Amino acid sequence: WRPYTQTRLYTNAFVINDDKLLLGFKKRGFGANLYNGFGGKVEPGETPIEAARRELREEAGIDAPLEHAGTLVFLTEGTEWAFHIDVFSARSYTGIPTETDEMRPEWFSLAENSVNGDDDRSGLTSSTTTTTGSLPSIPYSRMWADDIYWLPHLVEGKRFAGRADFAKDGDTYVMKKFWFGLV
Ligand code: 6OG
Repeated sequence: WRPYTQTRLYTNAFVINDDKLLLGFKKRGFGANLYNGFGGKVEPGETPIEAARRELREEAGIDAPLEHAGTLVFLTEGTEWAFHIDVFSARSYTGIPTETDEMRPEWFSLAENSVNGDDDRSGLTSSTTTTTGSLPSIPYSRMWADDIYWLPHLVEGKRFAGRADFAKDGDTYVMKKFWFGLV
């Protein structure tokens, strides 16, 4: 084996409002058809927090006082680089979440009694409902496989670090190993 000696910096930002979490349905590109926080590549000359704020504005149309919540490293078969993702969170925002070419923002309920967001109806119903009680819960089955481990801690305001190893099966990535810890 050879070590991964290159790093690609990415951001991922999650906005919480009361007991709701804003996710984006990724319409194209890497991770298409999955729900995720808003984010992308850190551009040359940018710090990760600057990139996170820019991506949130570009992909969701909002501004938020993002704070660093965690660091994730992804190793994938067949690449020479590791993905280093700085994860951010905020508990308020300004602006109106707006659909873009890349992402469709949708709110999910953090309440205990929320309806299961893992079924296929949620994408259809959530954009037409407005009250928290009827929002679906976080749709983990339609998110990257690692998210279910650390996202609950982000919601609780805890900081974390993690590493996931993915193998490629055709066009899809299968998670083979995952470690995370609170830091
Ligand atoms: P663009 O291609 O949109 O940036 N990302 C991941 N997020 C999670 N939760 N798990 C993963 O496991 C991920 N791999 C990549 C980082 C890609 C966006 O997707 C995130 C960026 O926010 C493999 O520019």
